[in-house]
Amino acid sequence: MQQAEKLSKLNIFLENVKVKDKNFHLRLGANFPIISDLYHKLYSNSPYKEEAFESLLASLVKNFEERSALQKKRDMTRVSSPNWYSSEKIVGMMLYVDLFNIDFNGLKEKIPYLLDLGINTVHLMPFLDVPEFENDGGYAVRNYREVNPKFGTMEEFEALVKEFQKNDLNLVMDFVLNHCADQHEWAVEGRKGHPKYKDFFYFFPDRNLPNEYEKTMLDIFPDTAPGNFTYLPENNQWVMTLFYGYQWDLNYKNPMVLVEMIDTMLFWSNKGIDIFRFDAVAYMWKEIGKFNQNLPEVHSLLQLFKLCGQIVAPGVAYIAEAIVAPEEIIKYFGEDLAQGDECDIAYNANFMALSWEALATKSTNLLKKSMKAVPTKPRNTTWINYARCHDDIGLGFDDKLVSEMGLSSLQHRLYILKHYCDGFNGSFGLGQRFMIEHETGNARISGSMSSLCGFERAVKENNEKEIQLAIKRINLQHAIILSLGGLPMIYSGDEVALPNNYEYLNDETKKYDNRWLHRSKMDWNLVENKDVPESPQGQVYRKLKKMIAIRKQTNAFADSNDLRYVDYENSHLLIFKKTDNKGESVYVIANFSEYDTFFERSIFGDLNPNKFYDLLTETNIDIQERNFISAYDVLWLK
Ligand code: OTU
Repeated sequence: MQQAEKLSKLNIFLENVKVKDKNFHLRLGANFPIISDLYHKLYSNSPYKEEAFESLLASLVKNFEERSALQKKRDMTRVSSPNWYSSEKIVGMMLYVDLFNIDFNGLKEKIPYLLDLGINTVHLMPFLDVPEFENDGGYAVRNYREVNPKFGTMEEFEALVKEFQKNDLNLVMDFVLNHCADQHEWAVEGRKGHPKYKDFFYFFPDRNLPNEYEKTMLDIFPDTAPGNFTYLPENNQWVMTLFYGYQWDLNYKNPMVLVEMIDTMLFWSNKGIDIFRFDAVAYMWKEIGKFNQNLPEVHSLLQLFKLCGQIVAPGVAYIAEAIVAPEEIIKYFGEDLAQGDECDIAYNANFMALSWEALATKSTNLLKKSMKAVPTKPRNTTWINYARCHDDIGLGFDDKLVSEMGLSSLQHRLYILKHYCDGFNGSFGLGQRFMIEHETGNARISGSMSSLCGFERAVKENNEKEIQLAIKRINLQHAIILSLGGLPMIYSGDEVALPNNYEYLNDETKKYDNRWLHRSKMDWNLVENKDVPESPQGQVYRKLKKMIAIRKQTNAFADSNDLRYVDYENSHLLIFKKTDNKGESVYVIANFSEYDTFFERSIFGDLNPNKFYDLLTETNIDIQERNFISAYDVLWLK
């Protein structure tokens, strides 16, 4: 279709939209030409292109009409403060509904607990209907419109949302859009050969094309789910499954899939979701002969999701879960003309992995070097800063930077693995290798924050000095994610130093996946210790709570792309500066070693200060030529 013809068709459609809302029309008018363009570029050859495009337009109108007045009002508030998700006021926690407190009602009861700590954003791990056993912790959805009945009913979910909104808690939904469960109705019908649904997936009659694909595809779970295709014996065919064999990749080359998923997202937007976490986005488009990550079409798809979302629910924000190299992650914010049209938030996965590398090596050199190499992100976008989450830690640092430091990147990774998983060389961690590559020994790491920081081992050994050091490491990790600028995301349980949980080994449906090591049931008895200042839980919880409160009062901790690392030769230290919109700065100085060390006045350059106020200890500090900082200490100097 010619450009002019396309536009006139579009205008006819827009004029016929019956919705009265002026703002809706403005947004539709602004976004629709781009949507149409992106869509037609992706789907010009699809037999479904006309039908699906009409359904997409109808979905926008229908979902806007169904959006409540309350939600629309919230949208307007959000639109008038576009930085709400990168402000110093935002602090998140991620949690599993069932592990945290049984179900939606149980979670509702614990809202005061979240508020006490200072949490105002909650990322719920997948809570939709999934098969009972094979569900990858909720990441294999059987029905996108129903909640997991184990967690409660839709009415109970809605009541939870209401309570969240009453308490100014933002709700983050994990949106699993790359794949669905093999028990999803689409999959059930598709494998039977239903004409519509067979095109929802990638089916193959033999190994020819799968073999071609495999030549350039990454294997995500090489240990427990090798290969990217699963054989279906009953009709002698293969289906594409990048993750587990029961997680079927949705075929986004079929626009009907895109439209269904956008409609689903809008359905949940209308239920009151504030932020969507788009799961495993890097893999959404696959081509023979290409690496199956970060293809340009993935970005077009995400832009389509965002631009449609903005028309119906402009207050909603979007997270890209792309755990890929920094120069690739940056693209998920939208490049060039697409800046602002893709995701608002992405995971600072590189920093996360390097913070563990720094704790293991007691050196921040690679961390600093890597951070300086990260390209600047567009304005109004931000990072999720996190130390632990429900997944493994992938040691995804840049090989080139590692070798510039005179290290072999494989040997360096193996060293980190030995440190956290084998108790090597005075190490403190009790982690486990996840997804070992057998030829090289390379792997990812599972383990809870507390156990990786040495708490579990120290308690077993009844070593009081080590217990104190472990607590300091946990507090350091929290101090960093709270001050980097962005959305700090605390992993539920870390606030009370919950150690590894080995019970998953007794569960047939979990024992093959050691990420369950760090997915523990919340121990509410242990939580009672949080008010006992000298208990380990008290020392972690109270410090975290205090840091959160200080962060919220410190505008410099908002993210306005103002983070500056300070060059300094003492490799134990990480030093960076955050500046608020009035030009006032906070220096963060963190000691990643168990040694007492020092920093010099010269790090502050022309400022040449005599005094600083440490926000954390609430004391004035006289700055000397040389200033001591003890093991794992963090200073927030104003
Ligand atoms: C995500 O992770 C989820 O966080 C996992 O819990 C799921 O198992 C998975 O998707 C499938 O839904 O490979 O090891 O580059 O690292 O998307 C975790 C991104 C994963 C991947 C990430 C994926």
